[in-house]
Amino acid sequence: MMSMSAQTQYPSSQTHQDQLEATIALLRRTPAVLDALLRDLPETWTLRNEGEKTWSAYDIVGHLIHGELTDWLPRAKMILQHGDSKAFEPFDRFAQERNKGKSLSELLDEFARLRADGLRQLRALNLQEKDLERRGKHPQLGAVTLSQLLATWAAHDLTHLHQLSRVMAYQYREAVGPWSAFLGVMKCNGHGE
Ligand code: NI
Repeated sequence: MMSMSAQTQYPSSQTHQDQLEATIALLRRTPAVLDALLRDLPETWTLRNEGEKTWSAYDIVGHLIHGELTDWLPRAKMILQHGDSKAFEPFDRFAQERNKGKSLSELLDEFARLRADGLRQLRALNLQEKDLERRGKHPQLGAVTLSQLLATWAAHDLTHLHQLSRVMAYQYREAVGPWSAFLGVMKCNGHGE
């Protein structure tokens, strides 16, 4: 059980830099989480999706790779360089199609390598409070701060871990028989993709 102080700490006295430390701690962990869950797992779990135009575990890892290459750090650097004078490039949510032909093990390795590189670069930026408050321009959302972008990087990992759990559970929707009625994950519409 959590102590009262642990429950009441956030977010009252947190600086953007404190939050960045928490963000990095989460971001560092995601490749290992995916690796532990997915590597060498039967394809029932890793290659099946929820129907036409939906994603499998394999697709989700591919999508996370694309984010490392084109979304998070490139956008952070754009905010630092251009502020809100230039909008980000729109993110291609279906770019993972281009990974076909690679094995899931290769994708897990690639994601781990890209994430480690990205976090080294993020550390090297040595971001200060005033940097984290800088604004950029999102093509749909408008004004966003660097702090919000970096928090979203971590929350985006969690959104796809959530999705991953749902996609995997879907493969057992019949296997569990009547118990599906008690399994919230079988009824979750919380993530659109
Ligand atoms: Ni996403």
